[in-house]
Amino acid sequence: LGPVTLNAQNPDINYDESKVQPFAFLDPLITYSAKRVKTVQRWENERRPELLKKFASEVYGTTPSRRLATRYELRSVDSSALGGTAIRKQISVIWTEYPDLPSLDILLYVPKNKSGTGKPPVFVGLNYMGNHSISPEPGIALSTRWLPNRPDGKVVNNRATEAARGVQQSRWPLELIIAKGYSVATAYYGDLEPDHPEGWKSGIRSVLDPPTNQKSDGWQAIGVWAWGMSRMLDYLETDNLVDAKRAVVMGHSRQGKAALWAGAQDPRFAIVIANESGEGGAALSKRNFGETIERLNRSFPHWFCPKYRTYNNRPDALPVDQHQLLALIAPRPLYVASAEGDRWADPKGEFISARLTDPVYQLYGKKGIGTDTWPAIHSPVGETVRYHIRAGEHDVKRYDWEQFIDFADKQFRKAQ
Ligand code: GTR
Repeated sequence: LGPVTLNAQNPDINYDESKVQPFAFLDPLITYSAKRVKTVQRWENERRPELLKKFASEVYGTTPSRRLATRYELRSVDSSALGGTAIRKQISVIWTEYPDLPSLDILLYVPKNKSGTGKPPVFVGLNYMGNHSISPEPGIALSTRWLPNRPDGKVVNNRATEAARGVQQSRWPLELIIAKGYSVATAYYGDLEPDHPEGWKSGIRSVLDPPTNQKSDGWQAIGVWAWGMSRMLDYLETDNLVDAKRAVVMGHSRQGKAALWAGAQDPRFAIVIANESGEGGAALSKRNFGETIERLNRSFPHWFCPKYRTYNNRPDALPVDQHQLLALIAPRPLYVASAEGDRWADPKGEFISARLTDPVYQLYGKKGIGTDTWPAIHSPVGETVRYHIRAGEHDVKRYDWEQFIDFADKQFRKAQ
């Protein structure tokens, strides 16, 4: 997704490392009142909350605190999915106070052959094109929601056709994930808010915090999707087939931005993974390489809070930078992944950002990235914070999943 080549021709976008301007690294461990944080306690009681608040007021908007009443409706169970290796469930989260609001339709795959003991851990992530797009299995309900049209004719008049089944299966290597003993829960992000500037009218924001409120920290789409990931976790906590205490939130690109914001706000996510999340995700905002805040806000005026727009063309004035968002995930394991061909997302800026979280992880006695050297292609680095850059374009590949699963394996083993 994303008009990458189009944007790449644009003169206001810098792709030249020698033209990167010097910029300030905001210290995650110095408070806004200029005090140095030296203890976990200080970090957790003072610094972390003030950063969280700043990200809400300046970048993503403030998440509404009101809880929507829900009912979980089990739509289907297939106990011999994926050639008999998995159980497949479809569950609708119904917002009971608002019967007209689209439900959040969760598709859950659980491995039948459990490796090890106990319930399997679960990857949680939103998909871009409907649950039917992640696998060609005919039992998956074809989404009836608004979807972006596709030039290949598989989505017509903003509705999926039967031909749209499995169109994004390469991004969700279910056989691999299941064989490794992990469950996967996914839902279409457009169930929460269709991804266009008017999308909020048929989404959660219409009832929880419509933009007509005109607040500078108004809730926007990235915040909604992040919130949705937590609502999926609410459901998973009630499902005996999975271990919701070992939930790994994973998102790609705009969903990588949302996954980071979800992980920062919701400590129930045990591991956070941001794949090629770029500007407004893992990449440093103050480093002028690839996408800028201005371009982000211009292309997607519905993603970030109104206040964020005031930093268009002056990222230096922003009182936060994205490594501080990553640091909010400490001490939980974090994976930041880039792709060589995805310069729009500033792979190096994603690496430096991950590296800059090290002092916060150190407070907890954990080793993060541990090196200043941006690694070569396909050479992951780091312990509790891990990073890789893979060959190829902006996408989610099997290689990425292999690393994420390996990482989760190690982290969960350590935690036992
Ligand atoms: C691009 C956008 C990126 C990223 C990407 C995607 O157009 O500029 O920040 O979010 O879309 O989600 O694929």
